[in-house]
Amino acid sequence: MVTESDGTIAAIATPSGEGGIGIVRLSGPEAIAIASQLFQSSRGLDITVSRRRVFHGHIADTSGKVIDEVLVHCMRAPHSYTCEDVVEINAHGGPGPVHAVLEAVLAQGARLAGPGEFTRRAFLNGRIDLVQAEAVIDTIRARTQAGLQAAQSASSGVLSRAIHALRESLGEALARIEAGVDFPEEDLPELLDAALVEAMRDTHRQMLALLATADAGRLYREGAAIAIAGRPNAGKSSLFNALLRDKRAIVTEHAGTTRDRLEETMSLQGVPVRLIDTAGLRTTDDAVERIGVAVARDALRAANLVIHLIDAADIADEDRALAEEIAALDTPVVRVLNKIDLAPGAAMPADYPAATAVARISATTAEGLADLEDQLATLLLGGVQIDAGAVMLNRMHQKDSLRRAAESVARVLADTSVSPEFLAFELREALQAVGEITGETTPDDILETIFGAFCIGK
Ligand SMILES: Nc1nc2c(ncn2[C@@H]2O[C@H](COP(=O)(O)OP(=O)(O)OP(=O)(O)O)[C@@H](O)[C@H]2O)c(=O)[nH]1
Ligand SMILES: [Mg+2]
Repeated sequence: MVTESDGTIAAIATPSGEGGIGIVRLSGPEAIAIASQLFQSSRGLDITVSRRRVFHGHIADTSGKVIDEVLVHCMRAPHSYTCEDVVEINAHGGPGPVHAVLEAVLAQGARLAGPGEFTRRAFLNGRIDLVQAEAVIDTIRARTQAGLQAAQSASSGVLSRAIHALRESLGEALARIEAGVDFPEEDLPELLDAALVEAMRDTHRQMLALLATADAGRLYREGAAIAIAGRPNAGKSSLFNALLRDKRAIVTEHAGTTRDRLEETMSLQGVPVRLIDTAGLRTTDDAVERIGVAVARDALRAANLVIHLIDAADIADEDRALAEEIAALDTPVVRVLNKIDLAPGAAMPADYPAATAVARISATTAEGLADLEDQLATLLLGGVQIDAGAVMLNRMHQKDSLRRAAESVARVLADTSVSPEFLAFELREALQAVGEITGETTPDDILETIFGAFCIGK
């Protein structure tokens, strides 16, 4: 992958296929000069000197042949996404015109941008930090309103500010200790005075609080898989449909209706969820159903959470066997009595293995459904009551860095009477780790991976 950040880059910025408009974006010192070579203004304006920002006209190739009628949008450094000169050529939205414009731009000396290269330039030029750059991709990929809100929150800089506040207090502590290291004959017991220790404790608490948000942040971004399991006819497909508010799966009174795994995406109180309906689990001689049962077992193993559905009007020994099988998976399980409209007095057998939560519902009357949704959302969010707009870690690597930083601070707090060199070492480690989150100290290979995951043109 290209890592140089000089030169002028170009890429198609809109999705492939047909649309109202298609945009070719250029960024770099030659962006406006290159566009001016190809652009014929309908009012005879020269985009290299005009103070306007939007121009109407045509793009023609080097032989003068018109490619398309366009609007050209010029954004001069540093007032652009990348902080460089940026030109966006708005052509008609179709693969033909957009590719022809890109070819013409490349022929004039622009280089095809790598994945995420525009955003990487915004990062390298200091317009956004790494947290915000990553939030760009999360914004693009957000699958629910809450996911979008979480990405926007990170993009607006609230997480960056929280990280900077941590860096500042770590930096202050380090400066105080280093001053002590430089003058070892000074009063060493004073090195970590009570106020400094208290400040470090506070920093450590803030780190732990932020760490506790990581699972929720990841969930809003990546979503979770919930598999519905149970004996044939328990009402799994009925519940699947009820949660989706859609008649997606076939429901019949015949045991063994669902044979394949069905999967749909839904928003569970803002959490993107892949909901999976499976074949009823039983031993069967039917070859097709047997495959379905094997597929169902795989789905259970892969899920973040399992709903074990039991027919309240027909509780049997097989339900216990299944409860034991699911308990052995080590996945959180919500055990649900269904069809309580048929058996209002039915109770969950007390001697089943412990479940993470229990509920009573009727998939047909929707009784208990809202409570079940509450329970599922709470379980997925790990009991952390967190608003999607709150300060939240969104990524595994952020969590990993912050965890290492918190461990270093914990070692400082564990024994403040050790040598100042040791304390300084731990604080430097913590600063390094925290800086990896915002990008100040992130190794190049990690940056490669992060920006490599972007699409070309972003
Ligand atoms: N009265 C009542 N009937 C229900 C309820 N839930 C499901 N049923 C009925 O139970 C039968 C089986 O429902 P399904 O949703 O197909 O059950 P399933 O678990 O998907 O069954 P398989 O796919 O065969 O494993 C159907 O006749 C449903 O109408 C409920 O809460 N109350
Ligand atoms: Mg079914």
